Amino acid sequence: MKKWIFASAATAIMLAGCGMQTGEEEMKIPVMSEGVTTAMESDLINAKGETIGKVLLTEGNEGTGIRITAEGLEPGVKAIHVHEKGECTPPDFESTGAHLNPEHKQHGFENPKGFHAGDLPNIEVDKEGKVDLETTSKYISLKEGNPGYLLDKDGSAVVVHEGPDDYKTDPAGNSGPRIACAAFNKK
Ligand SMILES: [Cu+2]
Ligand SMILES: [Zn+2]
Repeated sequence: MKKWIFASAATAIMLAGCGMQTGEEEMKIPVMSEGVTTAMESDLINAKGETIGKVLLTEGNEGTGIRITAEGLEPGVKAIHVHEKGECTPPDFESTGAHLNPEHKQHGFENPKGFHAGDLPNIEVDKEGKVDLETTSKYISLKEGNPGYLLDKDGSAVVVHEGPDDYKTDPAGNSGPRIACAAFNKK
């Protein structure tokens, strides 16, 4: 399992210039962030409705951890977002609605009018079709009253798309069809 982060082209160049080895740094970070108070796990299902993995959310001091573990995906870079409704109806997962966006912004980390609370960095599925990655977001929360609260009355969903997010095209980064989904709702 590796940490996955968003690094803009400018950041990458800057870090390369300093001779920093960002890849190695990221991997030293422990799996669970310190101070995890709440955790919630949900099955990740594909367009056929089959369970292909899990998504684990952990609320910590540094934000909410999102860990995705799955297999049987097409290899490559794929978009992953938090969508506004916690209902995963295959095959197209249109039931999840748009990206979680309580602040009424546009899509994408590189969009001057962006970004959505539900936007996340792309994941990379390996040659075997597997993925095990964790990132952290300060814009979503499992705690009621916090900005980006996930377990409101219609819940939310973590959705994987067929292609990569370009981080700028509104409303979904030109990332193609929705191929996998994990729903999160208040128990
Ligand atoms: Cu999406
Ligand atoms: Zn978005």
